[in-house]
Amino acid sequence: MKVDGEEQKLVSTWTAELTSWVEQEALRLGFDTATIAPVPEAGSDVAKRDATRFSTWVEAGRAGEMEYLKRRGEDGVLLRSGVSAAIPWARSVLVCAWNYHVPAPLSTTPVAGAGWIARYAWSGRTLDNGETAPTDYHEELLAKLRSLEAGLKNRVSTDTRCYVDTGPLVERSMAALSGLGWIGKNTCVINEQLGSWLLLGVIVTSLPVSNDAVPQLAADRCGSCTRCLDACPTQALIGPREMDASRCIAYLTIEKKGAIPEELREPMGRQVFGCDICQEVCPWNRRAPVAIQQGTRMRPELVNPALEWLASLDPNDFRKNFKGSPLERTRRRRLHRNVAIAMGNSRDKTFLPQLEAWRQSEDEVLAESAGWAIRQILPSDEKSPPMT
Ligand code: B12
Ligand code: SF4
Ligand code: SF4
Repeated sequence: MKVDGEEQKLVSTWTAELTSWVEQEALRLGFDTATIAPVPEAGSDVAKRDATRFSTWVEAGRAGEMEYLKRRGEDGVLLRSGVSAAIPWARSVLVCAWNYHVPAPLSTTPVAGAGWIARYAWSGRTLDNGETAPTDYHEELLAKLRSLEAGLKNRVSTDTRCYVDTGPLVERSMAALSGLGWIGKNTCVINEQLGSWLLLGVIVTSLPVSNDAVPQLAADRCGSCTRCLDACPTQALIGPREMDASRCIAYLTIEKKGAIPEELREPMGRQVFGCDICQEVCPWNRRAPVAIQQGTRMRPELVNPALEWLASLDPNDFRKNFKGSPLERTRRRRLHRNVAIAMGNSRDKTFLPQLEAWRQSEDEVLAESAGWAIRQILPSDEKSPPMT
């Protein structure tokens, strides 16, 4: 096989040269770091520990309505309880991380009348005509992974699969096993140099990692800090490295269909899409380097977006602003449900006409959320009559 004009032999394991090439190539493609994790052997202590952790989590109902996390194989085993459960030929996982840190205000700094969209969804691309095309990290990272995969397959004979989020594996577990970072008490992967504003993409391969090349785990640097646990508004972090996802604002605003449980609405504050709080308060993000991203840029209109603007988006506006963005998945109706709740939490009476209009909506969830928001804003003696 010819690589860069030279004949090369196909290898069937991670050699030092191949590892070094893949790390450099990942950087060239725009990733900030890339590391390789061996897939724990079925029956090994690590495999058993991860499988127990995941199944206990699912069985305790922590996954809420995210049914895809609960999928089982024909043998009844949870597909995500270990990489081998869903991908029996997998021997290693190349974990690539992409820094998305941009210098911008924090959600924890209040801004009157504004909502908050999680910063991973701020990206866009400027088109030749000067217009902005929203972008989504899933596609951005997948394109980079595919290039890396093609280069890898040119050099070595291996089965591969690329995933960003959607694969039947717990990417953070593999990132921890690759030495990329440690799992913080907020459950995020933290890299000592890069912090935790990282998005992950993985290439599952059939290449084994030799025993002398097994990476060292990154040291856990959380120490006695509990800032994330203390700051989480909905107490979704029920313990260090333990999340009840059904209480997480990211789940409530992005994944949860239907009405949001009433007791969690007030703690949601002004978050209308995702939540950045437990990472904003993390000391390891204070010195996080600013991302250098080829092609994509931050969309300033999505930082502290006016609730009034979000509420005014008709289907066309929504498409124009969010087609191709992570918000597309949440759709306009659910975004408006979240905006109604944020309006209620603002206690700002200027939102009442919009909320009154939504209260008449045919969308029952939106109408009910708007009714709740009105009750938050108006003192009890001014409250609107109940809906009939
Ligand atoms: C479902 C999901 C969610 C759910 C549940 C989150 C959760 N903590 O589980 C919700 C919707 C709430 C969510 C929120 C967010 N998510 Co999310 N999410 C996922 C997804 C699709 C699956 C995660 C999963 O399987 N959870 C199940 C639980 C049990 O897994 P876990 O909490 O990660 O715990 C495992 C490991 O931590 C491991 N473990 C724990 N300790 C140790 C120690 C060692 C040594 C080892 C080896 C393993 C280990 O064991 C656990 C069980 O396997 C992944 C992508 C993927 N396919 O993995 C992205 C992912 C985790 N999300 C991501 C992001 C960016 C977010 C948000 C920041 C988005 C936002 N701003 O709103 C928030 C962050 C909230 C938070 N504090 O975690 C990134 C995380 C990057 C990072 N630096 O960690 C991922 C990896 C997506 C990606 N491709 O980049 N997410
Ligand atoms: S993302 Fe927000 S709601 Fe979820 S655990 Fe972190 S602070 Fe809590
Ligand atoms: S805020 Fe503190 S405890 Fe939480 S992840 Fe960061 S260092 Fe760890």
